[in-house]
Amino acid sequence: MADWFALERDIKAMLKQPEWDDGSIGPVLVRLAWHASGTYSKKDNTGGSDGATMRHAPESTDGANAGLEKARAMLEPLKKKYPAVSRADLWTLAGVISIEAMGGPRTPWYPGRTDKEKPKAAEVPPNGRLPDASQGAPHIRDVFYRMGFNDRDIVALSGAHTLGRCHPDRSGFSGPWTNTPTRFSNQYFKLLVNEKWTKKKWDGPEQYEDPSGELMMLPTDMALMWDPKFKAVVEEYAEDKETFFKDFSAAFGKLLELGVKRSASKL
Ligand code: CCH
Repeated sequence: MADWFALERDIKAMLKQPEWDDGSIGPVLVRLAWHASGTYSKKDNTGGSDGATMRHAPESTDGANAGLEKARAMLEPLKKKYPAVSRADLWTLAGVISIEAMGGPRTPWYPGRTDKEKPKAAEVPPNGRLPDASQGAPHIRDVFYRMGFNDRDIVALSGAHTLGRCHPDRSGFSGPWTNTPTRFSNQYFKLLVNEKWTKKKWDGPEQYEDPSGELMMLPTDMALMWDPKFKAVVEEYAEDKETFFKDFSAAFGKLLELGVKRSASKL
């Protein structure tokens, strides 16, 4: 039996890293948990976090996962310290602990994922299943409906962009969404509603900036304001942090469970 409490403490203890971005590796660990899980397709029950398949081609080569090799490498010492814990459990738990440690809600999380060391080709999801930030509402719906989410879940999950930043060498986009990128809150929704967002004039991909030029939104973030159904939920979360926290934790918990096959005997 793994000592889950000790593992949680060890994850929490490694989050603060002054040299990393805004001083915490929490945001990139949240992204790792999301990208490991967000490849799921309910149509054929493929993809998802089980198997920790992001270590294997073609998933490891998906441009959407650029930079996440660093997050995976940072968790390797904990894999060595807790050999009974699968990487698939470690990656998803690290996302959960990061959100809580940065002031967010606790997400329901269950162990029991196993790692695929030599997966068959059909066991590694193809590239292109994660959302493309340069697109709009129809694309976002295609991708998240494929996982089994609804419009309200989509907006709740997108609130994770209150954390972290875009890196030109990873995605091509640049900058943080909020002034508090290591603090989980509903700030992302407040900014979407209250700031004036204009297209950034630069050589990079289309993105939006606030009047200070310091904060950014992706086209997919703006799509949540341009689509009336999404916008109503954005406005609700901007006003009501408690409801956002409750909905986020439910949707994030569901995301991390997608496609997970566990037998009771393994728990
Ligand atoms: Fe995201 N995200 N995300 N995102 N994301 C990026 C960074 C983070 C999209 C695109 C991008 C979710 C949904 C979407 C985080 C969590 C979530 C980046 C910059 C792009 C591009 C990557 C870079 O350059 O490092 C798109 C498109 C969608 C949906 O349409 C969801 C859902 C979640 C989690 C629940 C977090 C956290 C980051 C910051 C990572 C960091 O390194 O700081």
